[in-house]
Amino acid sequence: MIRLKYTPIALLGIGFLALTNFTTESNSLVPLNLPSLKEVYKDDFLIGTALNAGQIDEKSPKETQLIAEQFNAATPENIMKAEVIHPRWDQYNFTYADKLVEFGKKNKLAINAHTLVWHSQLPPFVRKIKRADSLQLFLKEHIQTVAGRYRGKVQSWDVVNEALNEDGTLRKSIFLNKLGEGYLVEAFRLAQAASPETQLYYNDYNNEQPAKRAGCIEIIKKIQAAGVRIDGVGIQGHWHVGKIPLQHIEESILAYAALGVKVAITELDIEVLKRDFQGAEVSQRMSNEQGLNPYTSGLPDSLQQQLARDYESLFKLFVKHKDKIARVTFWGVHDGQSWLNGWPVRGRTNYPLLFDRQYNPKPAFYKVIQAHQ
Ligand code: 9MR
Repeated sequence: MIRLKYTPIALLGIGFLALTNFTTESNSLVPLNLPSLKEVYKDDFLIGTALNAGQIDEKSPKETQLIAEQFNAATPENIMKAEVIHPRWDQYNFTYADKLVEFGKKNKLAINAHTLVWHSQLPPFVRKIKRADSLQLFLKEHIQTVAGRYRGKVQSWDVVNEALNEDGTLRKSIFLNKLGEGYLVEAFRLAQAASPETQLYYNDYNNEQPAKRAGCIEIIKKIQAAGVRIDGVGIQGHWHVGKIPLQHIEESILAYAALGVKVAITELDIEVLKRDFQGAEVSQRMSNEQGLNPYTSGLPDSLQQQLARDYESLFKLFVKHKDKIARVTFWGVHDGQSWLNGWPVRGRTNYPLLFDRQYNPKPAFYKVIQAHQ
């Protein structure tokens, strides 16, 4: 005989709960009915995005859904930089980095951690360090602690970020000035020891340009010659509409791959506003003259189409070299989030990404989808 486990009243209650649950869940789970970047490129390379603190906090359900549907990799835009994660000698703040790891697990995103050694966004106590042995100690403890904590939890680390000048010489950063060029090999050695399974990258902007590329090749060779592991090079990919250096990018992919390392495009965006220089040197600024913010109420169609064509050419090139490319990461989910709204001129309305401020796909999104043939 079948015994009823629940009374009709209880069943009614369960039914009601299921219904409310379904309704709330379904609001956030209705698929956006878009082709998915990560699906389309799944056999080629990972498709990543930079995430800011609000996104890690899941402030907007629609944005979280877009992230989960479109991307399979994520880089923290700021929250793993030394300034945030290591504010004082003996104090670390792992709150957001831990949250990011959880967010990644939940949404099946490989985490590409950024960044262990960078002259910018350093906490004030590091800038005050006078003695070489103190800076050496900071470097060691920072890498051991931070990379060690996320061992097995992140797929890759940008171990060193932006150590080069445009002419390929080493940037006179606090690290070079106090420790000499040996700090580069040392950083990779420490990262390898602290997080042996993690892929280790050198990351820079404009390192597709011949002179800087040559400097980058020197760095890779030095690390390799010291018997230390370097798995890849990040070409950040902060480019300008109508001026994508496709030939230099292709030459660089080939040159880096020839050294036995993978290439990742780590911070892709395409600037559509006027700027007097290329790259992403955060200390460079332009004054806020009239006429520098012309598209506050929308991007003209001609530029929208040019942006789409530029993205299409880039992705065709990436597909051509998919065996050498590990990942392509956009520097943000949508235009409203982009750092380019605030740099090199504050308060501009920029349009560098594939999704607009309402999270809707732009023509460039569809071109990227189509570029995969
Ligand atoms: O996108 C980041 C922005 O929010 C920060 O204000 C800025 C501060 O330096 O850093 C931006 O990210 C940079 C990245 O970490 C390294 N390459 C250049 C990126 C754009 O400046």
